Amino acid sequence: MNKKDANKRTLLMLLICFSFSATAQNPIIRDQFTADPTARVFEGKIYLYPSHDIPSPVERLKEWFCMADYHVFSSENLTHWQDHGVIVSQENVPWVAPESYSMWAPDCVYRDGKYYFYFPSAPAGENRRGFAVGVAVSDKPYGPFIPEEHPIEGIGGIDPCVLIDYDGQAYIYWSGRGMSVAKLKDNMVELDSEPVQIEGLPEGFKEGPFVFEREGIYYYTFPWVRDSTETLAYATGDNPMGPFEFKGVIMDESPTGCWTNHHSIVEYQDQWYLFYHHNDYSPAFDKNRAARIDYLFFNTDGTIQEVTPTLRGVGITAAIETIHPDRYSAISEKGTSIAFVDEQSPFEGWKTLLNEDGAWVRYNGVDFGDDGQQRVIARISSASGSSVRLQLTHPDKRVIAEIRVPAGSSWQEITLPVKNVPEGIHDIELSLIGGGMVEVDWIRFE
Ligand code: FUB
Repeated sequence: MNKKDANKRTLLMLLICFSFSATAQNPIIRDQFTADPTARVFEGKIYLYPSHDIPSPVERLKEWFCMADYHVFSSENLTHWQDHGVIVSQENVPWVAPESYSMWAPDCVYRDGKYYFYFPSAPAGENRRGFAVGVAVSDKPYGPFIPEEHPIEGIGGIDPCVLIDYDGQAYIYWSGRGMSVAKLKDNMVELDSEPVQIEGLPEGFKEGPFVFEREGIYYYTFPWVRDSTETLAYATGDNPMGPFEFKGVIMDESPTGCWTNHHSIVEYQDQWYLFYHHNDYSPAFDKNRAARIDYLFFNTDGTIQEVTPTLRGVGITAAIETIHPDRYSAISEKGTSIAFVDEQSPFEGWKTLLNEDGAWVRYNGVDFGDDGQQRVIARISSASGSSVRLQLTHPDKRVIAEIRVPAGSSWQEITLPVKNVPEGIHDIELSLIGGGMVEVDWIRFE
């Protein structure tokens, strides 16, 4: 390896080590629950402002949403996320009832040198009911944010979203008692018009508005219960205040029955992304959710192509990082399943089970760089003793290694030499050879 390559590799390793959560793949934040993900591009990075679900410490919310604070995360490549810590909590907002645990879906926008963080919560005070929306202001996208003394006068509701139009006029959207919009004053913390209802939306429960503009079209997007749980849907118009024309569904109901979905849509480095949530780490309780990302594409007429949720998510995974095939891009119908590594500790992630001769799992977008990888390390286990083939996928199906896994009941880290390792970005496949049963946690190259 020459000096330039060695430096490049060191830099990549540093990038990996100093990131606080693991690589891409869904869910994207892997050490805490993150719901209602609002993504924004600030200072050339993606900033993520989600709600922070927690298992409730108070009896009355054991079966409900429970959120005490907000973290902010950032990423340059959508695969490594830095947690900047808590930016606002129910204890440090003067108007919020301190033990309400109601810090629901937020948004953040930039204007004239300041970052404005909008969040709903339960106001303190006798006879105060429902939700209000407040603002906290910062010089930086990651804080510190200073909360305003009072919530915004005139808003009763949740899920604020702010759009600043080309002419500088800011609009705030929210849900609760219908779907509303009002103009914001230049100071960004007061309404500048009476709230009005959004026109042109379909019947059925709606919340979580996210509004953006693309090529002269205003997209009013929202979670919508068409049948029994929330889809993500959208309407378009030529004015930020509507009326809008309903266009259809961006993401269908979850087949697993997670009741809520909540999203944001953002363009970053010439690609559009859908951020949304699912209860990946909490399959039995859908109020503990996890943020995900998938690619989003527009048709030439400006309509949005429906997004199928994936486990693979977005981005490229470096071959020298741990690659988790349980976040697959494709999987054989027979002889495969995915399970938690430890059901009692969901944040440890998942494993792939292959239990039929020829069963396979594929993972796309692995970057082998140009270093010439020498070895593969697999965290793997097999009660029966089995062999796994590691190869590229069509059209270059070259075999890189065959991993013989001795019978045993615990995880083993098996290291073996690889051959024919390619350069650049490729899709890889793991398949079971000759039957038996194998569990794969991760593989990586070095
Ligand atoms: O996270 C609490 C609530 O669940 C949000 O405000 C809604 O949009 C739904 O996602």
